[in-house]
Amino acid sequence: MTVTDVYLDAGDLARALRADVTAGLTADPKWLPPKWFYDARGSELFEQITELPEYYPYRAERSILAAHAAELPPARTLIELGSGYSTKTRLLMDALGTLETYVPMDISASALAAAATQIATDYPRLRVHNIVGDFGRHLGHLPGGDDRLVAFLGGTIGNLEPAERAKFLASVREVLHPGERLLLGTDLVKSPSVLVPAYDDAQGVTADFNRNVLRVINASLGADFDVDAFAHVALWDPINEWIEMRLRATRPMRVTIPTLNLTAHFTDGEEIRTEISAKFRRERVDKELAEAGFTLDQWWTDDESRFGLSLSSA
Ligand code: AVJ
Repeated sequence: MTVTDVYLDAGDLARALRADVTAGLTADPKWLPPKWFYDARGSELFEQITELPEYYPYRAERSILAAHAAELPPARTLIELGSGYSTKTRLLMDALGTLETYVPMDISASALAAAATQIATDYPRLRVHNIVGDFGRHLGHLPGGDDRLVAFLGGTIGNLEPAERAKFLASVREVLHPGERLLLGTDLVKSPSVLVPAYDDAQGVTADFNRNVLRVINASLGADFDVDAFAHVALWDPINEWIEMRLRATRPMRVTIPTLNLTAHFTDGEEIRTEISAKFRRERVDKELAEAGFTLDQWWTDDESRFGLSLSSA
């Protein structure tokens, strides 16, 4: 049985995109938020990224889930934030024998619908309660129930700036009852010789994924970005300990966005920051969870210590 609650319709999404593009492209330096990568093509490109030899986070986290999901305490409700196609979640569903309800939250209604069809086939007794919403805005709408486990996987927390991260973790803590849990995936600090290729693969899939945000803006807002005139940049910032993805103009350009009444000018070499992907040390994960009011119960890594999975209690 599947039900779907919608807190974000096409109109809300269009408004949010317009606000972000206006703010980001009139700023200096220019920026765009990573959540706009994921239209159907962007989601497909992300699926391809997870299969790249250089992109270890997906496989590393999956290996931790495969090895340790059986150690998770029982839960009746599994909430997943930014669930996408819910591919890794099956490892949790298989392990949580007491699970009754799965609540995936994502801004993509189409990804939720596609995932729900598959899950309904494979787990016929599980109730699926889809939430079309933004985990940055709609946590207050999560269904109640006892014994809830919130999963935030993939290292997506690394896409938030430190201040946004603190606010997000505090808001998750806020909606949970004492004793309910958070399962959080965090990619770990490691050599730039491993980190940078994970975000700049030899086949150019990540470059194509990065440029997809410009295609989304062209399609949704009628902009005239010459997508191929932007080069993919991935660099390691050792001070902030994050990977930064940027799009670099390869010539001076004028881009018009008629629906926003906006013209953006680019100098040759000017960059737009499109994503940060923070990498963590265990102490930082412990500290940020504690500051949000969580108590760490478990910490697991894969056998090469590339990725960390923490379980903590509210
Ligand atoms: C959305 C967090 C899983 O930051 O690693 C992959 C997105 N960006 N390659 C990440 C991404 C470039 C990804 N996550």
